[in-house]
Amino acid sequence: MTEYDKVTYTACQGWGCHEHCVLTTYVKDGVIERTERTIVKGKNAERGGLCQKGAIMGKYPYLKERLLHPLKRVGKRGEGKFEEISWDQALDEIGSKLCELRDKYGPRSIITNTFPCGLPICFGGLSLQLALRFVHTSDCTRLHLPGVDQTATFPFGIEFGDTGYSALIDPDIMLKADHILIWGGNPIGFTRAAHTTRTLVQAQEQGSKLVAIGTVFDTTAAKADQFVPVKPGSDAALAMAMAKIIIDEDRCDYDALTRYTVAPLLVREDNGQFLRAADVMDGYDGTVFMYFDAESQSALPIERGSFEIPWGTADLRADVEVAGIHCKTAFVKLIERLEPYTPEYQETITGVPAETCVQMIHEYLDANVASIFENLGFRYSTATHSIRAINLLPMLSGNFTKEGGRFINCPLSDGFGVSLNEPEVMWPDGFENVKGECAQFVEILDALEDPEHATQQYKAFINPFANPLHCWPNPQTFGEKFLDRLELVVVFELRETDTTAWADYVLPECTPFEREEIIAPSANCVVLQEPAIEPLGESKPPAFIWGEIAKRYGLGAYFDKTTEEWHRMRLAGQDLDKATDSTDLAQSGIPNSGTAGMSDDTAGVISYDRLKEEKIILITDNEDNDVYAQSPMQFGTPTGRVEFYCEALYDVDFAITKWEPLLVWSDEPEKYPLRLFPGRHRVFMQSQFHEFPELRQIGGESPSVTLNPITARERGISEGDIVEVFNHRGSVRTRAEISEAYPPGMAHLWYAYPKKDHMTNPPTVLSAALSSRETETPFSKRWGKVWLDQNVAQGVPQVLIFQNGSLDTVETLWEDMCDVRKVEEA
Ligand SMILES: Nc1nc2c(c(=O)[nH]1)N[C@H]1C(S)=C(S)[C@@H](COP(=O)(O)OP(=O)(O)OC[C@H]3O[C@@H](n4cnc5c(=O)[nH]c(N)nc54)[C@H](O)[C@@H]3O)O[C@H]1N2
Ligand SMILES: Nc1nc2c(c(=O)[nH]1)N[C@H]1C(S)=C(S)[C@@H](COP(=O)(O)OP(=O)(O)OC[C@H]3O[C@@H](n4cnc5c(=O)[nH]c(N)nc54)[C@H](O)[C@@H]3O)O[C@H]1N2
Ligand SMILES: [Mo]
Repeated sequence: MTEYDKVTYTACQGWGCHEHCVLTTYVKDGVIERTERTIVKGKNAERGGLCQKGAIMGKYPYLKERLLHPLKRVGKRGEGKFEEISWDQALDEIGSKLCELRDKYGPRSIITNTFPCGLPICFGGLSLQLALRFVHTSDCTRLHLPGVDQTATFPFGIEFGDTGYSALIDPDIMLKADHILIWGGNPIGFTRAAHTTRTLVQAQEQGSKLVAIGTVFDTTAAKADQFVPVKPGSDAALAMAMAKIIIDEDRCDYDALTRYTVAPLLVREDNGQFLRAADVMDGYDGTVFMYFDAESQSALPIERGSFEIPWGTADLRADVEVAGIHCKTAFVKLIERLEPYTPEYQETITGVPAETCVQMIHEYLDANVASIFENLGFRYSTATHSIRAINLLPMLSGNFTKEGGRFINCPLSDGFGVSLNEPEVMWPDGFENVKGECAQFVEILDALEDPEHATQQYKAFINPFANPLHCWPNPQTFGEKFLDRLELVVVFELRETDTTAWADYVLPECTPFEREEIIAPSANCVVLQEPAIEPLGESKPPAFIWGEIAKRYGLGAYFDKTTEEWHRMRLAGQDLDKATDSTDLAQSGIPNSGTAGMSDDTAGVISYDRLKEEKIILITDNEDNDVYAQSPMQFGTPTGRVEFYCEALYDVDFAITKWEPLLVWSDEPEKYPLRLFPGRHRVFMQSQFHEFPELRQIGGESPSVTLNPITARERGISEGDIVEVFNHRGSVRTRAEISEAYPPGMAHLWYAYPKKDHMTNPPTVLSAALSSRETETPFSKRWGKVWLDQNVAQGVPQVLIFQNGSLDTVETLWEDMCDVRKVEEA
């Protein structure tokens, strides 16, 4: 048996899949030999697995693309020409430039990116906490979350009063369902390759039926019992037709609807707002609503958060006048809204045969517990409408009150997370005193376009993680219209990327193998990540980089700690009874009441010294995070009920959801008839991991475009031909592949390969820029305010409201159109 010098625990670099794998790292002679999944005993141990990314990760620090020295730009921005300089020179020059810009244009002229998705430990890591500490003490601008990943999550804020609501659900819950709709995503063997895949497969082996609803025949479709292909962006029509059948066939769970949802509440016909008791009687405030009592044939008050309606007597179908005001119940409003959505009508939009729509909803209703595993594949401007439509199914059928019947929105971990003493790191002067302000990318672009009329000048960009040049659609915009107009661009990175090519200074960071971290949002445990090897080259941990920049910026006193000292702070007073959910805190700043209890055998306080000794500390399930354990269920909405009717969206005709055609380019179908799908890659992780030759052997050496045989034949294209994919934004030269996995009318490309791997351009040049004026809709401008207003009313500082729900724009990653022509025979 091999003797190892050292065995440590490390967060997987592919954390962006949100499976949150912890790796056991084996070191021999100062070099990483291999990694394997750490099986934490206790819950779910048998499902702990690993994918190819975790298995190969031990080679990450040694990649030839690895950055080992601070770099200063010598060529033009984007050219990627640099000279190596010393840390002192880099930090001094960055520090004095930041001071100069602050003195001339104010601290808000400096923008910090805090999008942590591709960072190990993500929202729970020290890297993000320090970036936020910098924002909150320097008073700089925080680049608002781009329109990624949250358009589908946001409806949970409107409808349930908590955007993180369903994410807290343990994936285990899926095992309780005998019917699972996997809607809009590709989790099995692809995007959630470890415990989520295993949980879904286990559910199937136990007899659950898995139904996949997607646009392409992906790995999830291949494994599912039934695959239902839909046209892109059409999901709302299908879901609304299914919802209509539940009502038409009288299969609603009326008790659940009356007790927990807005169904019985009266809505005013004159202004679309809920009827308040105060509208018709004296002595009430705005939190008392009205329902119609069938027995007494009168409208009666019901307080917010009260579930004590005598539901036998609430008339769900009331259409009445109350003190001269014409009112209908929200349920009646829903029935009216669903009127056009017959199975036949939805077929014209979705392409799903009417009888399949009927069969799907019947099977869903016949199951004891039916679950909807919603993913993030709704990357189109009307995604919010779709998710709200899909959410009608568990609401109407009552599945949402059953254990396992709730929609499961992309489980983010394997078990419950624990949060640490992050507030002290993130806002050292207290929650109320945080400085800084979130700015949307659109606002920044406008200001740079027309600086004379702008109220804020933007001059510097600090990018401490993320790879926006590669990952955010339309690099032309991010590079030329944003970065190139700034005076200073600083990027912290592990390796050369499309974004480092645009930086003035590139600061080399340690990989997770070379630094200490506390891994907490994971499988019911807290793990100490200890350095497995010495930092290679001159790479440094984030504590050093932020500390040195802050010192030169006059904020040294806030950043005078080593990594270990930060970690002692994060674990100080970690009486877990007081712990809150770190994801929520970091995202929105809204303190969450979740608690985490220590198991009996590990009772006590988690201190740094204890963690150093034990390395992994198990915690018990977090009861308060278990939404099913709450009785009655609580909803943080204005009515305290599940709101399929949202009065704040009445003025944009979205109080109740509906289907709408897609936004981008739907007016030019003849010119560019193919839907562009620049999708994520199975063996890579966003822009990461393409450096590994082993993974390229599994997943493809070079980029390509894949077309359905029909689409290819129409254009005289054969396998291997060199083709051009183009639209009004630009063109991409690449190799053609032919596959029936993609429907006719689609051009599928992988966006994981870096710019240098493409013959001309990466596929993202064909997409609308993320969070730009192009991706603004009347609806998005309204719903952004709904979430923002609700949070500001609760006293949350604006800089902490980092949710797509407070953005004016929508996600349109896969919404553009294009065409393909042959340029060279294979
Ligand atoms: N066309 C198209 N575009 C998309 C998508 C799509 O499906 N199609 N998907 C979208 C989605 S869902 C997402 S989440 C975004 C992802 O967008 P990004 O988060 O920008 O993508 P990543 O490639 O994960 O970038 C993370 C970067 O952080 C660096 N990094 C990792 N660890 C560390 C560290 O410890 N320190 C430092 N300093 N750097 C580190 C990595 O090297 C990498 O360059 O992309 C979006 N873009
Ligand atoms: N290997 C690997 N795993 C990853 C990543 C990676 O880059 N590589 N990225 C990670 C990240 S950051 C994220 S956010 C997750 C995302 O993971 P998922 O939530 O699974 O979502 P996507 O990969 O975005 O979804 C892809 C599927 O969406 C379906 N789809 C596309 N458009 C539509 C539509 O209009 N309607 C319906 N019903 N379905 C549609 C298609 O069938 C497609 O196969 O993956 C994570 N996991
Ligand atoms: Mo993502």
